[in-house]
Amino acid sequence: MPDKFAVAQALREIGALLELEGENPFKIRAYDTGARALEGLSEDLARVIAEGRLTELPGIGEALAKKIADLHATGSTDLLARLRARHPPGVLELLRVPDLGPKKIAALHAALGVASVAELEAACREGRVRGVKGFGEKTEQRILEGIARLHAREADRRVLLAEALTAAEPLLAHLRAVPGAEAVELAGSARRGRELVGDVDLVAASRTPAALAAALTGHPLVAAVLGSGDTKTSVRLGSGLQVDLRVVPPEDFPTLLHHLTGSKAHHVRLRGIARDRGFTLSEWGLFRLPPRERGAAAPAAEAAPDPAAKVPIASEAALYAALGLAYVPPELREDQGEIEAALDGTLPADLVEARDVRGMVHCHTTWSDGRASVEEMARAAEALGMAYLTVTDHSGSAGYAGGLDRDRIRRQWDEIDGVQERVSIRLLKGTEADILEDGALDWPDDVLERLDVVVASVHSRMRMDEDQMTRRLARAMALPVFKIWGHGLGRLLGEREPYACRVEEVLDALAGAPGAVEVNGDPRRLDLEPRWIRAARARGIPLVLSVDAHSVAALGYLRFAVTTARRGWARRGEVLNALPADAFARAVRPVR
Ligand code: DGT
Ligand code: CA
Ligand code: CA
Ligand code: ZN
Repeated sequence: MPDKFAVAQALREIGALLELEGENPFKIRAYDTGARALEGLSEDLARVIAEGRLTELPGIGEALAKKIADLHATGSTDLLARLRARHPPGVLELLRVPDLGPKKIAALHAALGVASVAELEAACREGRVRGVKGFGEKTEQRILEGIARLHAREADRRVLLAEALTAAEPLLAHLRAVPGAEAVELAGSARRGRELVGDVDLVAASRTPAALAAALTGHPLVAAVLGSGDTKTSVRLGSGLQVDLRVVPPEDFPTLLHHLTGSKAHHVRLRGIARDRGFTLSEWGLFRLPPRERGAAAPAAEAAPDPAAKVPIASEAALYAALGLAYVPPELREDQGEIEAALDGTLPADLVEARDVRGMVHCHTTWSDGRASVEEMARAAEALGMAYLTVTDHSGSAGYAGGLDRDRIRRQWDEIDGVQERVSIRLLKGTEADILEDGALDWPDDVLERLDVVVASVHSRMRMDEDQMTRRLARAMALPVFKIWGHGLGRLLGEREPYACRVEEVLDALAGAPGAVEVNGDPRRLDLEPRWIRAARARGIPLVLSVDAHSVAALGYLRFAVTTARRGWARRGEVLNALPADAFARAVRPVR
């Protein structure tokens, strides 16, 4: 009989197939919500079904309960069977190939009977795809490249930071509530805010580690226990994500948290510094070296050094201080110059924090492709304590996204004026303008003049060659209008590579004209990426931390923008939306 994870997977399949058919997003989300409710179920699913209590779960109504019962009893349900019959077999697997859409998949299935990625790969290699109507040699090559990327992605199964945190947070809360748990923290790449995460690392302080191990292995999200010992437990969640937990006595917690936060490259440098100063640093903590061993090779990492030589360390900050370094926040621990800066006292102490941000920038509404109205977005941002919100719906060229023309944007302004009378948050009238192929923006000057804020982004013709894309972006950035360069290189993590482009040339153009760079907080984008944020800052280009929100929930993306900006060493004073409303509005006014 399928377990709760198998039933949840079937619900997700239904949702994905409905999405493919263009079904309404609310309906699709109901299946995801149901799947999540099942994955988090702490009771036996068979019992909940038998007692008719499925509808007591969050988001599960009568109709969904019936389908869950069918899936549990038989492995299928009418709707799933109908959906599967309407689509070529393997369509969902094939959709994971970058740039392969439902139409192409249907054509390939009809012509070649292709029903899986492996079959498609073979067909491409044998040169059969180029013979299908509408496909050519170039497309065939592109599909092969997409398959290679898909394989690479699956080989190291990395997940978006947001997914890792969504999984980690209930586990952290659960573990923190275990009696005897004195501290439980996230470590690893997720704590460093990396955009993609291999697994989740948790560290706990307790004198009764078995209770924590049991709490983790018994958590409803856990699908399999990979290993469980005295101090180390590894599990796999229903989603496939691995979670490692290490438990140590409270006195060892700070150094283990530090060790497991990484990165490896950062640690290699720290160990060298420790040795130079007569210490050895390892996962066991910081130890004084006996005089004769100073300068000698490090002892084997597996061996715990002499406990008598251990230096008590009360916090991560104390560890850095013991080594003569300023405290390095986790987001900076990548050996990208932070060690040198921490040694010579030039590490910025005023990195931007979530609480510094006062305005939600880059928000879409139902006027284009957002799901919430202007008023809903305004009230939600207000409830989050924001002082202002920029309404930046798409412009006319973005026809696919319901972009506004001159007539509709005027009507939108009327609506914004109306909402402004009912809310206390300040609303700014903006646009997410398209950067056209020649680098122009797709609004005439008389509209730009009336706007409060312009985000300028590329949404079409993304595959230009490097010269063309560089020229296009540099032209746009050099325009005399104040523009915020939106989701700079257009990457979609795991799906679409950044544009081919000489980024420094574009930043040079922006540095010589009015404008700012967006740090896009959508967890699939996180664009520009940290190294380019640093390159922008080095040129004195200000930053905007944006949410690129298409729903109320997406206002929560702000935290990812903040983390990404910190990874780019962004300081509070460099962030325009850390300014109060009036100052922000003055700073970003497109035409002055
Ligand atoms: P991930 O999981 O691939 O996204 O990246 P991390 O950084 O979370 O790496 P993970 O989970 O393998 O290990 C967590 C931390 O433990 C890592 O950031 C540093 C530390 N660590 C793991 N293996 C080693 C190692 O061989 N040497 C050193 N110095 N540290 C290690
Ligand atoms: Ca990890
Ligand atoms: Ca790990
Ligand atoms: Zn956009």
